[in-house]
Amino acid sequence: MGAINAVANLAVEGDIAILSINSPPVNALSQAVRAGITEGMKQAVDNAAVKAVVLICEGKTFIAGADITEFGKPPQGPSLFEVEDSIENSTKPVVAAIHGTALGGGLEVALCCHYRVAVPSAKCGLPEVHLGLLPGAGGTQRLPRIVGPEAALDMVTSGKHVPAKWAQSVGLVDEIVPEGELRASAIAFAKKVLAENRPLKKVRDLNDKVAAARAKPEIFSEFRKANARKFRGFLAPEYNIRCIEAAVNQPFDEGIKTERKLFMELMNGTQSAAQRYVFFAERQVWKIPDVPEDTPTLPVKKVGVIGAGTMGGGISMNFANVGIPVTIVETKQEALDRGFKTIRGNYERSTKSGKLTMADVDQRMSLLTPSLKLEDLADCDLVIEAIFENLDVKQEVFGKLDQIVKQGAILATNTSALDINQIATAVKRPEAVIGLHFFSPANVMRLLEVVRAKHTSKPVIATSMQLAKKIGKIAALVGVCPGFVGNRILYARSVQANAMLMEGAMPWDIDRVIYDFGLPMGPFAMSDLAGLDLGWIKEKSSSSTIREVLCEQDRRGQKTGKGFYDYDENRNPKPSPVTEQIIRDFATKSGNQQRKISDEEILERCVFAQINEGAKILEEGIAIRPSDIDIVWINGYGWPVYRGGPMFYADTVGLKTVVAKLKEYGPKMGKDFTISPLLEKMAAEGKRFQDMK
Ligand code: 3H9
Repeated sequence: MGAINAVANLAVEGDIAILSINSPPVNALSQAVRAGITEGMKQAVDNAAVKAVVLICEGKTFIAGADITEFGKPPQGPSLFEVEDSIENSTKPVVAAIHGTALGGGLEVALCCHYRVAVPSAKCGLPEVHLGLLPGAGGTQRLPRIVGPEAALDMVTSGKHVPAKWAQSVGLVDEIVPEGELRASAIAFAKKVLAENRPLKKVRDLNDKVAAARAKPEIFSEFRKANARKFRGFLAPEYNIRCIEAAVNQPFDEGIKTERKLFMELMNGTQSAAQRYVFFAERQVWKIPDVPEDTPTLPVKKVGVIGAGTMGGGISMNFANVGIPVTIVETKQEALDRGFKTIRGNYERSTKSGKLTMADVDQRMSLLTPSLKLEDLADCDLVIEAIFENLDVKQEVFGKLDQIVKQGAILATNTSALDINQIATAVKRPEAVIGLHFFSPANVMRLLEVVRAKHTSKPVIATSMQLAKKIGKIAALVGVCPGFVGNRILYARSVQANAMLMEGAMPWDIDRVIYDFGLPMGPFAMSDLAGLDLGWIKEKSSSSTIREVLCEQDRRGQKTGKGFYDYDENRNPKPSPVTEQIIRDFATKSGNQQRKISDEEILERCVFAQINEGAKILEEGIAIRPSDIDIVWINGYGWPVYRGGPMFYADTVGLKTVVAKLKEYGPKMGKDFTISPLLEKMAAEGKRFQDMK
């Protein structure tokens, strides 16, 4: 007894063996953990003094799943199936003692234990779907045998973590034990099992719930139908559904074979590779090479927001949501009133879906203070300016803030277009100035571009990143350049999209290709949604772009019922003959020969131009790493996760192909288009973005 290996320990107390795993950070099922469990189980079973086993974990969580870092590498025994067999086939009862999260392979191991106890704060889940996978160690066959196929479908396709209390209500957990007393309670539970001579319960032998579902095949067709939109483009949800279907219709061992086959298909496919890459990218994005984790941060207890418009209001809600008071400053009372009304309206909408109660709404509103005076921001720890995009006005505001706001505070701008270094010249403390570029609607969108200006201090960066996490955003640190990372890449795409209109493609052709690729909408549908008149001034309109002509004809997007598309009363778009004629006239006037453009060309010119811009962004040091660019595009623009972001997608296509195609399109890409030297070099050397250090 004692240490089994570096990560597993077997202790015996009376007639109970305690097999404990200690493999930070999350006790994932690495080779060492798998070996530790199988060997520990063998020793416990071989030891005549032992009558039952408790499987428990040290640290912050029970086993959080297979070790994702081992995926794609040559497998090393023992396999997860051997681990499970050593538990399920044990002649002595095994009790899983769960705290933190029992996820994926971790829950699958727990499902092979004969009993499960958990503390109230524990959660269980099969989140493999988020990695483009399915639970591949029996989870899809055992879970529905306990919770029933309907709940299992929901769990495996959403990846949700269910609370211990619910788990107990369906028999997934046998007993809830007091917080902080897991070890002693699990031992006591094991003793009870022995004293009561309870059987070696095997989940695989349960059949009632799956048998009952055999008479209801519509469970699956209805589930597919109800979720078709949500699952669009993703392989993993459908594969998970097929596994639950197999659990219902096949004997256990056959079901396991189906699960194995489908798991391997997903594991070897591009989608899962992309989704696993994104899993690590989301964790990597917080790491800033020259701003180490121990960089001092500034306490942010009070925030000021300048501007109560759509952006300012949305930004303020983020802070109120986590209990940080916000003073919102406007120049006019009516703008302030309007802004507060909108915020309240947004919160009240959340009461309809049950996310908030009216008491929550009142509590959050009470954290927001309206003001007409910048002086009221004097004691704020962070001030975010969210007024219209005009450099002179912003500089004036920053100049005033410099006089008013206490030293040590962060002065942030939400600009999406202006040069933050220029804004910073208006203050005597440029080290305090940073960009916090929220995406609209700011209370909903997960992305935050944190923009580091020339003089921004490290504590200001560290604080901004920490705060972003606190308000539930995913933040990417980027540098100053027109459009930063996200909009700069968007612009590169829109240049191609607009050029192709002149060459013969219609907005709906381009939008369809982008939508089918997996984005929520194409560039023209997006423009219609945002409003074509953004930045358009009627008096200055010169009919020199398609957009201008559309605005002049009051085709200003969804809000006017027509833009690039015609909209019905439910805002469903229809290709517009008027727009088509405008485009054709424009093309003729500018001497463009219209031709049929293939879907392939549309996709390649749009997406490869984005990749090329991403490479330039890396070259210039505007983004820290390729995966940060991918995080921006996934979370800010709805790039499909299963394609891993534009830079990961470039790797899947092959950089050589990307460069060759860009060269083939040549002058069509536009007179200002140049291929990124970095992209060209990497292609020539056969490199991939994901290997870039
Ligand atoms: C699976 O189980 C397949 C099986 O069905 C079948 C196999 C045959 N492996 O998220 P955090 C790292 S698939 C390796 O910041 P938190 C993570 O990268 C798996 N590493 O902490 C990070 O490293 P670093 C199914 C992992 O407290 C560190 O741990 N399971 C794994 O916010 C801390 O992570 C899942 O999908 C892993 N499985 O959240 C669960 N998990 O510090 C995935 C984490 O170097 N994990 N790391 O950046 C999670 O959801 C969260 O990590 C968890 C903790 C909720 C556990």
